[in-house]
Amino acid sequence: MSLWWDRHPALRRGPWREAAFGGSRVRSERTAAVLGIALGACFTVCFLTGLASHLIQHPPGWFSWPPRPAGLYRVTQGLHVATGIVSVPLLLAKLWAVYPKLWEWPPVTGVAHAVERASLVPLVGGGLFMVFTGSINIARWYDPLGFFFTAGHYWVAWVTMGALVVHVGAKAAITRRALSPGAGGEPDHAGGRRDPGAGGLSRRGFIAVVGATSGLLTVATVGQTVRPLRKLSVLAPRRPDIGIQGVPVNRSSAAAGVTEPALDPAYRLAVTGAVARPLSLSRADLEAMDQHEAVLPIACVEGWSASGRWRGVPVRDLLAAAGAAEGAQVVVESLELRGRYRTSVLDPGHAYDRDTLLALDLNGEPLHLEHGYPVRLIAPNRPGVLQTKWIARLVVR
Ligand SMILES: Nc1nc2c(c(=O)[nH]1)N[C@H]1C(S)=C(S)[C@@H](COP(=O)(O)O)O[C@H]1N2
Ligand SMILES: [Mo]
Repeated sequence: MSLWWDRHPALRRGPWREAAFGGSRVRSERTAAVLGIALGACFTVCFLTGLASHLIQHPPGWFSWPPRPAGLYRVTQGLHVATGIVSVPLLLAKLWAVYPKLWEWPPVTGVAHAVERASLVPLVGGGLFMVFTGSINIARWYDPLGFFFTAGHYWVAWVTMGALVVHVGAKAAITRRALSPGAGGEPDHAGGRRDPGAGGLSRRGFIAVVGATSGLLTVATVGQTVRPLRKLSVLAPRRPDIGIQGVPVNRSSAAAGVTEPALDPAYRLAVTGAVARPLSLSRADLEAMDQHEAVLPIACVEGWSASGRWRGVPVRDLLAAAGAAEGAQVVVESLELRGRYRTSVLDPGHAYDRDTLLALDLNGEPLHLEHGYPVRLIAPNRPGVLQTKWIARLVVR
């Protein structure tokens, strides 16, 4: 196919001119392929763990998330945030490596090529959007967003992954060629040969720098959920060991507007809905019931997790006392009147787990107001957003 610009070679100017970028060997197909595979793997793990988190928070009828293993969500969400963070240096390096190809000549050779190039807009735009929104979310800086973070982050993820599938399909042959031994006179087997076009950095050196940066960034942040590494986590927005009663606080009682009702001596926990005997219990009534202890994490969607030793009344004991039908679903409602996370739903799997507690104590002390006094929910394998604080009511369905 002969296109219009093929007949006008004078159009090939500026960045489009031959060897405009000096033909750097660091910017080889092999560099692009290695970074592409690393980035593709991170995006895929990040997407799947993000999808899991979305389904757990907004479960459709066919989906159910088990209460065991108790720490699984901590792992999936830790992976989500870690792969998202490591995508930042990988994405920047990849864009740097392939940037000259933006001025490929001819710009388009046919329909397939046009589709492949057009798919770069959602791929690059979506990728940048995902790491940007994810980064400001874990830094809890929501202000620059004119939309609800979760919805934007979720839908753009689908667009980005769709574009990634197109891109991988289109580049599979090139990638295989670039990675085959002895590909295209590439200097990697010559071992550290210098590339004058890139200020003395060899391609292997470049990949090593990107790899080391990615590793350091991971070590400097992953301690927000991997406790033994917490002291190294100088870049983590949260440290799991810093906070009231040894656990970070996410939403304060003042922000939630619950200080007064939570400290009111007339406070009563209601157990209502589809029950034979509705209950109304003071904190002292709850303290008088059989207490159960469980070590469980608050595993926040923002990627930090902190374990606590919780003590309180198993939800299933309250359901039994109220005469709820077996297999009940329970809506947990907070004293908080507004706010996205003022309620959560316990599916039967979680509601009847022995470690699902209405916690009264944390780490050996009465629960602090900021952690949900007088009563908060804590359940195994559940995102932090669903561990409702300052509970007013359990409504059985
Ligand atoms: N009522 C209420 N409960 C809530 C929230 C909230 O905004 N309102 N935030 C949730 C979120 S996002 C997290 S991570 C945990 C944090 O619990 P903590 O402050 O005790 O660590 O509480 C959850 N419970
Ligand atoms: Mo959270």
